[in-house]
Amino acid sequence: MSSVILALDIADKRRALEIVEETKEYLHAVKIGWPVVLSAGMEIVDEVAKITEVICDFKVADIPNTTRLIVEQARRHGASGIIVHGFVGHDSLRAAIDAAGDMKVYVVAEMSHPGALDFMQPHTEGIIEMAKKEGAYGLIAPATRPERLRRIRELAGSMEILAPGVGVQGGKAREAIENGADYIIVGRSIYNSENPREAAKRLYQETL
Ligand code: OMP
Repeated sequence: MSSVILALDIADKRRALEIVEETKEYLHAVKIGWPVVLSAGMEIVDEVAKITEVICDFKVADIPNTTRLIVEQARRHGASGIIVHGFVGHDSLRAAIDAAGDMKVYVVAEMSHPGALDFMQPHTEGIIEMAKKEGAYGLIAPATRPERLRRIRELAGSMEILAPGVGVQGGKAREAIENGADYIIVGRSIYNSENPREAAKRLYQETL
């Protein structure tokens, strides 16, 4: 069982699919977001979903009705999970969970980049409380701040934690797992590596 989720932030569809094929043995899932969907179309989700689990990273942040419409598209194309923002509030999250069906809904609790301290971090605990109350499946929490990851783990109860920020952003794979992440999300350190398969394998081994 791998703890590695590949962030497939590659605009070139052919290369994106190649990298999934090269690395799939060491992955838990592939996260697909705007860079690849905007260039390759939503069909990339269907194609990757035939190979491995897909989490749609649309960081949905809208009114309940628009949220529902977006979540339904991810579901229609075979995603098994979707990432939504929590700051929009309980009704939008409720709409996401209701529209998700079997799909797992992940709520961004705190982002991994420095700017997350400006507005987001002061609200992390409230977002987690809401996510728990509404029955979200999991949270996104920063591998770049192990002490925050540990705190978020304490508050998260049984919710799953996905931690981005390993590698280029400065987070460490092993440290993220030790501080409560169930899975790490890694993009550039895998797909920009000279040998993506070896890079994925190293991260896989590091998190065993
Ligand atoms: P790398 O920095 O290249 O490993 O990519 C990290 C991936 O995780 C990108 O797809 C980001 O959009 C995503 N991400 C973050 O980096 N930080 C966050 O706080 C949240 C996410 C996310 O939701 O996946």
